[in-house]
Amino acid sequence: GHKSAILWFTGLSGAGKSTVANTVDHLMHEKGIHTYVLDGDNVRMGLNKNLGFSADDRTENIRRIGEVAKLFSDAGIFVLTAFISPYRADRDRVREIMGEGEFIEVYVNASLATCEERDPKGLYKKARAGEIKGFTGIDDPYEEPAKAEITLDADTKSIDELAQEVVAYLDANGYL
Ligand code: GGZ
Repeated sequence: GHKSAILWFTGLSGAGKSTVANTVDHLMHEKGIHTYVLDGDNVRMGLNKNLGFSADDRTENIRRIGEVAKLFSDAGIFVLTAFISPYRADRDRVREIMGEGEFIEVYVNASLATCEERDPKGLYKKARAGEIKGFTGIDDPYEEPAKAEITLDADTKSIDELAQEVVAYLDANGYL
């Protein structure tokens, strides 16, 4: 058997959080582990559709996601979350509601330059043009993790390499 936990992916918009999380999700599924991915598509469209991107709303977004992730984890499901979660205190609060070893912070470390060059949705361009205010990395802060269990170099490595690094961590630490 395995122990359930939260894999908490954090990083800038466009860093690759969702893509890596979904790749890890598939790899874990192949190993017979019951997993679930929480991301903007299934949370910001539903449970959190009343929240925007002010500091208070981001904090509330992360608080609710942490509580939902804990419920999944209590039910024995291994949760992967993919949100910018830009504020260290908010991430640490989720860490605190989880038991020892049940919160695995994964810093998807891509430089702003990389994310801005990728700009898959054209949001950085809009933020630079002043059409979006308070965009993370442009005119809103991203606080890098101080103690992430896993830091991924998303500037130079492929999605598959990054996903394998996460799986290797899980394997080495008794989660698989
Ligand atoms: C950051 C924003 C913003 C602002 C809309 N700042 O590339 P995306 O589109 O899919 O990822 C971003 C997503 C971030 O939502 P999160 O719930 O992960 O954010 S947080 O953890 O900070 O609550 C981006 C889009 O929403 N988006 N406006 N101002 N990202």
